[in-house]
Amino acid sequence: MWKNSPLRVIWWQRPIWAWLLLVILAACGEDPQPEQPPQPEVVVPTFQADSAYAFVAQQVAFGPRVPNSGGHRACGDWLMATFARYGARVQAQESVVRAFDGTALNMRNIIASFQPEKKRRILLTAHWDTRPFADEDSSRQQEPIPGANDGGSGVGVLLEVARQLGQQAPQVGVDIILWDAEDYGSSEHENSYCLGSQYWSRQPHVPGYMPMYAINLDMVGAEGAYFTREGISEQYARSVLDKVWYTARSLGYDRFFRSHSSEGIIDDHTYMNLVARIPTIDIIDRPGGNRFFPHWHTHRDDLSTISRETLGAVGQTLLTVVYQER
Ligand code: AHN
Ligand code: ZN
Repeated sequence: MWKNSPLRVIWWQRPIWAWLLLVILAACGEDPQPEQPPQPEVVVPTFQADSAYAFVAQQVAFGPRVPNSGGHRACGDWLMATFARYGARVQAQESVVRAFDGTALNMRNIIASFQPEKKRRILLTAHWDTRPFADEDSSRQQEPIPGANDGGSGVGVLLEVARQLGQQAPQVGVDIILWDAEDYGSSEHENSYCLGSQYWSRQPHVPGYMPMYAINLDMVGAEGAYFTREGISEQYARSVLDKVWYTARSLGYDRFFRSHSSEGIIDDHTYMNLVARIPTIDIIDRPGGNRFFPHWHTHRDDLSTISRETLGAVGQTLLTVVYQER
């Protein structure tokens, strides 16, 4: 009876039935494809290196931007007006800070916020003041320097980024802070550099302010610049360093963004990491891994040291990072 029963065939084919059952159950149980919210396609604007160069030239035309000087005040006013023209909410954080030599410095950090209502934010920074001495020069050591690269270059890149932010809004909010009183320091006096960023790190413009991460630019304009993975950045913001370096190298800028590490240094990002506790990297030119660019703190840090190609590599990398973020 059992021997000739069709049930016996079914019994022997049980693996097939089991599979069929599974397939049917899966098909019934599966949710209909959820409506994907339309992901806007990422369109990264093209950084205009000529424009960034012109912004460096305009800063140099004010003369040295040494705190308490007329050129410093006029340039600061121009920076604020320029950010406002590009649609940012602009604030000044002003104070009087004491330099290592006892001079009282009228300091002004300049803060430009794009889409201030957004919760997810990126902070981009650079110092806008220039050094009052040419202590690395062989002559006129007590006179201020033009500061085209050391001061002008980072700001030039960020002004062009601001111009682009004003034309096409990215998915995330962006704050740009230009630090003052960075370069009125002495290696003989601890914490004598970076007075503007030290002040802000203890007292940010918005209490509890915390962007996802921050990127500081310092000396990003010299021909053949050599950006290493600086030690403090590596220690406190490795994933940011990885993201920015990966982006730069995928854009073909591996000639500028080098893959080896260099010794940690005290710069604005140091206080942003240690005091404000914002994961911050420093994009800084360390030729040979441990020196600064050849005309550092000399009178030759003028417009002739500035390369549009270097400004463009840094600027296009920043725009790509910002516009890919969501
Ligand atoms: C040190 O010399 C330790 N830090 C450099 C900070 C600096 C000066 N950046 C630009 N000028
Ligand atoms: Zn300097």
